Amino acid sequence: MMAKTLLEPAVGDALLIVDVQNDFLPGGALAVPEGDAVIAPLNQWIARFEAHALPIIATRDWHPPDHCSFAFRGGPWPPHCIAGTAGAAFAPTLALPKSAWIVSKATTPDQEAYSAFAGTELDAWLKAAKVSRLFVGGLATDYCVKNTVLDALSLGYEVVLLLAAMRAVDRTCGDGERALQAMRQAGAAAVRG
Ligand code: VGL
Ligand code: ZN
Repeated sequence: MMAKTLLEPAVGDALLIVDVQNDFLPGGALAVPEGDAVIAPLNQWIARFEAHALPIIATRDWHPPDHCSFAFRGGPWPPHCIAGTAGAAFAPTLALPKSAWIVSKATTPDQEAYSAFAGTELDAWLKAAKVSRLFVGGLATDYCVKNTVLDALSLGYEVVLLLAAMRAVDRTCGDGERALQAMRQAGAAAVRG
């Protein structure tokens, strides 16, 4: 068998697309700078994974209207990604296949969850599908991508960061770079594309 490469997905790999939702794109309620730049590279990865019939998972921030992360409840963020609203919908130009598996997170009023593994079936689903390596892109590098990747690594998955396909909020200058360092320090590999 050929060694696994970082550029060509193979059996055991899954694509994990984090929170590419309208509210995180330019003009959205919690716009990530250049958030829309992740879409073109992600669509290329989607095509590669589809060509090999490999699993594609899309996570979404899916908050109730009174979520604890919202400023009026004392949280750090403006209201965003309220379940069922246009802002919570996936970016219309993201070419998600019908077969993509959708993971909703932070769905209850009093719990924040930046990691797609927190309070979801993601780990069980990946194990059932015999996935051992995750190619990860999406938004935002310094919040949901970072927390999802660190959890994935502690759960024993290999991770490949899709650098062109992620962007940071950068609330504090350098947050995105520090998040990348933390993920690589914890064992994540990375590709430019
Ligand atoms: C996120 C801030 C608040 C994210 C979600 O998806 O990275 N960031 N909620
Ligand atoms: Zn959120």
